[in-house]
Amino acid sequence: MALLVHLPGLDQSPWVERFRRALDGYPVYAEGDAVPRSEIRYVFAWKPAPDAFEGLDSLRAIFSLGAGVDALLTHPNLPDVPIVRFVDADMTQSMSDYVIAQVTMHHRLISRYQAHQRAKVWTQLYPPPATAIAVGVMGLGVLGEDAARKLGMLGFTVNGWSRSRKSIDGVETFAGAEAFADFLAATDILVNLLPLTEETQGILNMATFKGLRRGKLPGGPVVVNAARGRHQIEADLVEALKDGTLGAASVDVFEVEPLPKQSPLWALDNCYITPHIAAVSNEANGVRYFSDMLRAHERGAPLTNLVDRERGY
Ligand code: NDP
Ligand code: OXD
Repeated sequence: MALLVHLPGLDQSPWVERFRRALDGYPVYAEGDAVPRSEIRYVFAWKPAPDAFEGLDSLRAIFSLGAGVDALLTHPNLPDVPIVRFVDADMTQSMSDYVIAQVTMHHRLISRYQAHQRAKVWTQLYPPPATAIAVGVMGLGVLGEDAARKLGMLGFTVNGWSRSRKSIDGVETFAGAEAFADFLAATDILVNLLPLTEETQGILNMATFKGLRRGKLPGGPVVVNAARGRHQIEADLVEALKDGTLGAASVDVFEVEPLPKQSPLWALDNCYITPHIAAVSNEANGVRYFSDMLRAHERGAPLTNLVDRERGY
């Protein structure tokens, strides 16, 4: 019995050291060590390498460092064992902080004032009241529901869209592909918190941008993408930001990360770029969560926060 930490491209050592302390005697290996692969029962992974699961014949579960599991589910040799994703109150809070920061920045026209500051222009612009601005949250799961509730508390009109119908106090909910156009038509600031699946890939495209409500938010509708880069068609995003279909965008995730130097998004004044930091997995919380899960599972308890492979999230 053993746990394998497999985080290619990341510094594995702080995670390994914390897991060793937390699991106190339970063997923990880092990918790259001399790993007794047939003894591995659990693998803690992020963006697994093609040979990540080779020889793991005793594997009981995969623990995902991230909330999003798209990189795991598209792995060509994914073993048929349960996948547990990371669900954490700090991560949820962090995502809601990011969403609120972007939404309030766009609502209060801070982006416009930045341009004015650069040009040394003193012009008072009057934002509409928050109640007059509708924020539409795509994805009403762990992260989307929290963001939607908190945006409502700030006074925004909040719409939410998910696959199955949800009931959330203060949020007008829309469900399924058939309700998508109505959801967009009632939305000024579109926030993406969907998982990346075959159905959601490329959903932030020109048709979606054109479907947003116009005339309420000075400067035009806004998109905030904090989920996955492949949700957006980047060429469409660039065009929409240039031709006025969108007033602005806040983008945390990109088709290719790090965002290549030659991307036109870097140079667009109305594009607010962050380097995939909206909600970073916290080491202390992650190790506590998965160590507790591993211990409980070894005692016979069921795993929780499992990925549904059929749905793709
Ligand atoms: P959840 O699985 O809890 O929620 C997913 C939501 O999306 C659900 O409401 C689900 O609907 C909805 N959904 C899925 N497919 C569709 C569809 N085809 N049409 C409409 N709605 C759909 O995910 P989380 O909230 O935990 O995380 C969301 C994503 O955020 C992650 O997958 C990840 O990609 C991203 N993320 C980004 C981070 C960053 O730092 N940028 C950090 C953490 C996560 P239903 O409720 O009906 O199932
Ligand atoms: C995640 C992420 O999915 O950080 O957790 O993107």
